Amino acid sequence: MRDDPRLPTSPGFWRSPLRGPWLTSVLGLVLLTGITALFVTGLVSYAAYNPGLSPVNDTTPDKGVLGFYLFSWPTDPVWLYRFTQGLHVTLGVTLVPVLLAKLWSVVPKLFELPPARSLAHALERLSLLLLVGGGLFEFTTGVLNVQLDYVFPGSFYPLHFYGAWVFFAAFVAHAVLKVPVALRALRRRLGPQEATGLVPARPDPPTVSRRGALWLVGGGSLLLFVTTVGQSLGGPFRRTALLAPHGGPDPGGGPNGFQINKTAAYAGVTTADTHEDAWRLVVTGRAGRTVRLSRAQLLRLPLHSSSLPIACVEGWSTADQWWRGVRLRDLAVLAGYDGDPPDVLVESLQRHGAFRRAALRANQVADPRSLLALYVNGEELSPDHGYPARVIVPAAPGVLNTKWVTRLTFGDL
Ligand SMILES: Nc1nc2c(c(=O)[nH]1)N[C@H]1C(S)=C(S)[C@@H](COP(=O)(O)O)O[C@H]1N2
Ligand SMILES: [Mo]
Repeated sequence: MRDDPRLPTSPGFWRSPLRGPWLTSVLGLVLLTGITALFVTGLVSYAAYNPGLSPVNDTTPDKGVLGFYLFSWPTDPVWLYRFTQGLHVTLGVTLVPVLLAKLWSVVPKLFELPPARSLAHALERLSLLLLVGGGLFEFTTGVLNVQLDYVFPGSFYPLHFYGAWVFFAAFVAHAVLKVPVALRALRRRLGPQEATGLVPARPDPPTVSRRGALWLVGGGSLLLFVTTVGQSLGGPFRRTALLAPHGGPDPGGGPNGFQINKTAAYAGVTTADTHEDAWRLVVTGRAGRTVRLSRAQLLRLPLHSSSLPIACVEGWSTADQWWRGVRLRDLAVLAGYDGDPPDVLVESLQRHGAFRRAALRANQVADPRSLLALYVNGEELSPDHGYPARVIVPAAPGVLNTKWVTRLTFGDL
């Protein structure tokens, strides 16, 4: 039964002459650096949306020890999140062919019988289950989030975050065991048993060399890279991002002609809601002090400008746009915070959809470039970019830049 070559559990089933320690080692070492970079930029990205401001920004009840590294996300340099998240998404997409090739190169091992020869062997195979399962889970949820938006039960963030820890723990264990073997394989210094480990028992004649196969994988990665990276570079490069999602509406030209995430129509925001007779900004602060402002009244406050990009967790970003509006810290003063401003809860008038509110940290409120924007590139905000007023904060993830703002509640969260 075990040697029936029609069954994947038989060594005779796997015939490709390409399989062997050299190919697996090269792919493995590429993933060692790539996945480590993905893990680091991923943790950074999670910190960036200030999940500590729970339950507003993140409904995960408790990050526990896994949240040990969280910090207040800085506001400098303004392109910080554009860079870390662009790197995370572009690298993740680029590594897909490498991941698949690596899995392909070791797939006979996953079918090996008997399932466990010893306790150590059983533990090793269990860790492989977490490694392969965790890897597929992280790449799948990541690509789905980039391509299809939020199709998950609950939120993408906690799934991808906890999955990352499981995956990375198994990844580290695997790397500790295998990196020495991989390095020896590349120097062709493997022991006889190691050297034959992945080699098929009854190979078919080759149709492509190992180097050729590697070029194929590398070419696939390169193709994904050049058709993805443009979405993070923005501007004219946006059009080269053939693989980036194109679900959003065409923003058209002119001052408001940059990428739109969710339209006013999608969010259920109507012109009746935003009409100057209906819309008010409600600012609440110390000891319940409340101020209500119409757009005309807001326009009589000191207006300031800042050039800031929008950078989304999905990996796309815009070039810097020229925003003009009221400083958040000036609004904090109106709410009774004359000294250092506190955190703020920002609420949209939007009735349905996931992002109706977001919280900002005191350091973000205090930055003079953080605005409740009323204009962009010299023109009124368009309905889709958040008219009558939206938040824009330097270096922050797009999701914190709430559109159609109607209420600001200052106070430590
Ligand atoms: N009220 C509200 N604000 C929102 C959103 C939303 O869906 N509703 N989307 C956020 C996300 S995820 C991003 S990336 C930015 C995008 O801003 P833009 O559509 O003006 O480019 O807006 C943010 N502000
Ligand atoms: Mo976003």
